[in-house]
Amino acid sequence: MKTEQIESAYALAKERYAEFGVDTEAALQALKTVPISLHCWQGDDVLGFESFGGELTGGIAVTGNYPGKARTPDELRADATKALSLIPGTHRFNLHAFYLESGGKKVDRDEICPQHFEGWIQWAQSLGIGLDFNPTCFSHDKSADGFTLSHHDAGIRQFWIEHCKQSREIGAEMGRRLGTPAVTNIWIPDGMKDTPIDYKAPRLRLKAALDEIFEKPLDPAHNLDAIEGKLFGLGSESYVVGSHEFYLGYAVKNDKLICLDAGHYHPTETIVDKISAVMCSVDEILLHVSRGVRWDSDHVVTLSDDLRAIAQELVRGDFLGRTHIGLDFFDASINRVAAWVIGVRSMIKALLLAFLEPIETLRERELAGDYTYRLAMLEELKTLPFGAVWDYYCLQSGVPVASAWLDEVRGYEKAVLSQRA
Ligand code: RNT
Ligand code: ZN
Repeated sequence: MKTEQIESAYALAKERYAEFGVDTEAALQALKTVPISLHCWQGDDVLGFESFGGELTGGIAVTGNYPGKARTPDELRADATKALSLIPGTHRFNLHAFYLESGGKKVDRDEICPQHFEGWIQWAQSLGIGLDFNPTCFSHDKSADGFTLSHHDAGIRQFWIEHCKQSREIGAEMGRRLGTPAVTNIWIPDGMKDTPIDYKAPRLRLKAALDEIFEKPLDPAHNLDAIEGKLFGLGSESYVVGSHEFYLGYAVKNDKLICLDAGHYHPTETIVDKISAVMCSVDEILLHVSRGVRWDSDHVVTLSDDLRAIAQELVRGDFLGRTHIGLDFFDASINRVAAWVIGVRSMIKALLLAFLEPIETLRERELAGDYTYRLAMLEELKTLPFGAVWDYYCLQSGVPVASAWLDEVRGYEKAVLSQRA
């Protein structure tokens, strides 16, 4: 598409939106301020770079064997840099602890330090982006029986507590160096395949472990603690120690961020309705935007009704200032750089659509009981020329417009990814 075409299509779209009382310029300004945290683990199928690295465990799974996954931190950084260059706006990068750089030495999870993430911090500095962090409580000998922070063995429990404490220190160092707080999110796989006799004891142990992990106060300007529950995993179908209720209660009582992962509830349940509910009692939330298909399958995020509803709720409820948006999916059946680009661009499109709603008018008419107007208008809004505004935003941001980004990914695949054996 030619620049003039994009601009004239935008000029027409701007008028159309103005008829609905929507200011497209204001929408684009607002959109620029919302960072999305790209999850590192889409780039290498959640394998990490430990010298003693093994297979992915913890009840999560990656399927597919598309060639070209990143095998080293340098490769992952190069791939992520490529993806970021194709996405409008300034975003963040979300690391798991086992993406450390230990120079080939065995550094176990309880020994990780900020120095092992120096390469990542310098890379983030060079791009002017923030980092987020996660302890990795899976894919390890000491998580092999399905328990970590809630383990009945005090030694194993302590090992994971140390890992999480170190992770917070790393998050704080990232936040201090980069001038933007890292959200350090704890997710553990602990649970049982079959119905337990004792639901209670592991939860009491988890609570005590969290108390110990969070004992040391850290400056919220550097590190923010989040906790993520879920409904079930592979092998933990009947019982998950860190359920949503468990963590919600803990977060409210202890002033932590609650992480809502879109794939972690019953299939007909959505996180949309939970946002305003939890925001009544917690200050900030972390989202793991994902796409479950039939189960918590972590498909690449697309511009689905679910995604649009999440973005609408964040914008309509004025929650963006209290929400950290992260993505969480892993698909090894397609080009992994493309997976990132598709997911993040979809998230941004959903936010743009939400910013392009005449929210005040809709709210007023709803309050007046005019539900006919509400339904009619929501349907009309769907066919406004949103694509022209999106294309213009990409043009303005200096990233490829429409599907031109895919040519770039194909070029990168040919030059770089296909060289990886
Ligand atoms: C697992 C959680 C968790 C992980 C990542 C890798 O069900 O969603 O967030 O996906 O930490
Ligand atoms: Zn998640």
